Amino acid sequence: MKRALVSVSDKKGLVPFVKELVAHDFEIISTGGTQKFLDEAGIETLAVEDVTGFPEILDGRVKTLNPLIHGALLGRREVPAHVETMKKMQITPIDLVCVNLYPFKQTIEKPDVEFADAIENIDIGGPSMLRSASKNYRDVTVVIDSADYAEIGAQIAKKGTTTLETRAKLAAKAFRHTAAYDALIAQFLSDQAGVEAPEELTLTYNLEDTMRYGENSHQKAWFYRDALAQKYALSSAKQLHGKQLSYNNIKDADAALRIAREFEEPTVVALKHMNPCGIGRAERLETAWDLAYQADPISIFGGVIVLNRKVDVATAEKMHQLFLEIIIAPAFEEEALAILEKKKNLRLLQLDFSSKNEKPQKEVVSVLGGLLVQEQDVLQENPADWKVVTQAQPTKEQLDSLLFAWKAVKHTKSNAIVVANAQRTLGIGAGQPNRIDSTKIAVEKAAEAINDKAVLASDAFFPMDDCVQYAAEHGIKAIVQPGGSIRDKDSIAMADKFGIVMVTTGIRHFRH
Ligand code: 93A
Repeated sequence: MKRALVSVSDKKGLVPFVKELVAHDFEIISTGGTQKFLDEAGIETLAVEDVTGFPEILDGRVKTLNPLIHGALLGRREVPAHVETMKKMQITPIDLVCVNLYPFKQTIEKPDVEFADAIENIDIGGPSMLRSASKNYRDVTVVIDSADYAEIGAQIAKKGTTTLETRAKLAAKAFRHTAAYDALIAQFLSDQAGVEAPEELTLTYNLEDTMRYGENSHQKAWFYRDALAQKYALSSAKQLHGKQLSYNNIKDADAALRIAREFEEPTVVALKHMNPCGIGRAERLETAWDLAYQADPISIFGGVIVLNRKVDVATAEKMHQLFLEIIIAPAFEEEALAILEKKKNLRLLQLDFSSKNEKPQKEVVSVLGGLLVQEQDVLQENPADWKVVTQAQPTKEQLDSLLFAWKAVKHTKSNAIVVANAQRTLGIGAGQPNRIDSTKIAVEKAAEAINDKAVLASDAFFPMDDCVQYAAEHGIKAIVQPGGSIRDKDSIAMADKFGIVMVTTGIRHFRH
């Protein structure tokens, strides 16, 4: 007879699996709750105490932590000294362990989780058994995932045991699982203790999707979701229609969502290749769409669109006229959805991305040989802290336009310049290795749309007065920039020379 130890929190799929084991000559050992459950299903089991002679103690904190259990898992069957010791100590080998752990993640995800509850849900005995069994996978089968029950049951039904190859894979899977489980505990306790930069970074990500390819078709790619992803993050979106998101889609959609989250009023963001190409805001969503479209009718082709209101029929009709890659919104009217769904490949995603009062999350980018970690740039701007540095003072409308342009430039790749009015972006210059080229691109794109309402935002200070001169000569009436250059006074003097407004924010918003 063989032995299996079964100790699971999640009982899904357990009964048929254990019945299969019993049918193939396994004697079952189980812990309290699992035993009760199996008993009710008419499956007879031994209690751990029957094996160890030691009761479950300390509210179940010590159930299986016993040498008669761990010896039975770790003893090597092909080493005579081990076999002899096991015999002497009356240790009967355990051939299969089926464990799933206390639901730590589900516990800490509860909105009002008590710290004590989180602690009680740290499983100690379960991971210990998984690790012992995995180390000894030559002889022990370790099962952590109910999705594996059928295959393991089938192998046992066929040969009375699993293959060595299967056991090796299961052991690796179990170690990944306990590592991720511990990583989450480490993350939680570190957060609670206010550790800002742990000397060993433990992050938990779960495979969400295998992409068709990466940035280019010859690159393999995968999407991993943060185990504790925020509800407003792209990975929490519900895809209603269209092809699977691609690698580039995910990056672009994430970038577009970050922009849309800046705005309260009905706003439409159009984005291409990580940069906004048009942002429009209005009292009605349809008008906001018109404005975002007008901002750059060429670049929006094949773009990612984020709308921060329920998509109505009129807006859907207009979007339907264009080739777009992705549309994301908190909701869609039924008829609007039907219109958009006529395009087979258009990806439609539903996501409520409006959450407030979030803690700044850490974000991670990879470099060869390492990871860079920083807090997200979620600083809330307060124009009351801005300084007017020119003789000309901004009007209320100019201030409103400057704030709008500033929110847009914050999410544009550096060097970033945005020309805008109060309703929409007029021209965006992104990602140039010098600021004057970005300024020229933004101003040139804005072209005939520039009138006395046009303002300009720069994501970082002006190293020289050339950008200010170029902007003023082309009709820009107000500028917002962080300030802080040793040549600030040249830029200010240039603005004064043209009689335009300049305000400084004291805050820089590079995005590389
Ligand atoms: O509290 S524990 O860390 N101490 C143990 O010795 C132990 N042994 C198994 N938790 C322990 N377990 C876990 O109990 C298993 O990982 C499983 O999640 C759970 C099953 O308990 P029950 O069968 O009583 O519902």
